[in-house]
Amino acid sequence: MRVFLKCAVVALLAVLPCASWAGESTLVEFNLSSYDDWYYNRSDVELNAESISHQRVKLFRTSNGIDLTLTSPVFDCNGLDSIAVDVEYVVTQGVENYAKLPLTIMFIDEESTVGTETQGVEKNSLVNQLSASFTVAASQSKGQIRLMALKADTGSNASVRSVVVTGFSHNLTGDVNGDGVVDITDVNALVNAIAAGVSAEKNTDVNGDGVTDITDVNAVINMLLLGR
Ligand SMILES: [Ca+2]
Ligand SMILES: [Ca+2]
Repeated sequence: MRVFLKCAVVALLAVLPCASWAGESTLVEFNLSSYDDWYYNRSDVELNAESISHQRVKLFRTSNGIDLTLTSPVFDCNGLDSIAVDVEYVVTQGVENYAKLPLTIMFIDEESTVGTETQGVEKNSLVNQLSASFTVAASQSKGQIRLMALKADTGSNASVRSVVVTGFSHNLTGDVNGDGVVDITDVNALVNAIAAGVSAEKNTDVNGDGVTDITDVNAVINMLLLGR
């Protein structure tokens, strides 16, 4: 049995030389072609290709004290360890005090703020590439990102052009050897585990049926062939 499996792995090495699955996926995006379900709390500006391309998704505090915010759709946090938020934040030329326009990136769940980071802007860069990362608690199943510029006033030219929210998971299904990536080395590790008589440990019972056997090898191979 072990010899047969080893031969199968050798054959797979030729088929799957580079296939791998890292625990990283895009959760939500905001840009010219992807802004559905994002919420902008400025009643006189709709989110559309024109408003985004003209950089009018502006963040500032209104004269009656309301902070304009841009909020992402709700995304699934199940199984994630952390998220990263990458933002293109545009400061229009002519603003005298760039220091007034830092961007605050908030990670929220359905009931409260989970984390907040405030990012400064580069005075000499009109398009600032800002990023923040947040830990995801095991109990958190849903999340949202909210952007605001707390110190900006109505004369400020601070606007958001694009946002990418990426989720990271280090506890991957199929990551038998625990190196954070699912690849052909996990097939090999699984074959060795089966040969050694491992019964049903969490990382070897890939399909969750309570035993570790050839069907788990098939499950990992399918992940590599088809993506998750
Ligand atoms: Ca692995
Ligand atoms: Ca199994």
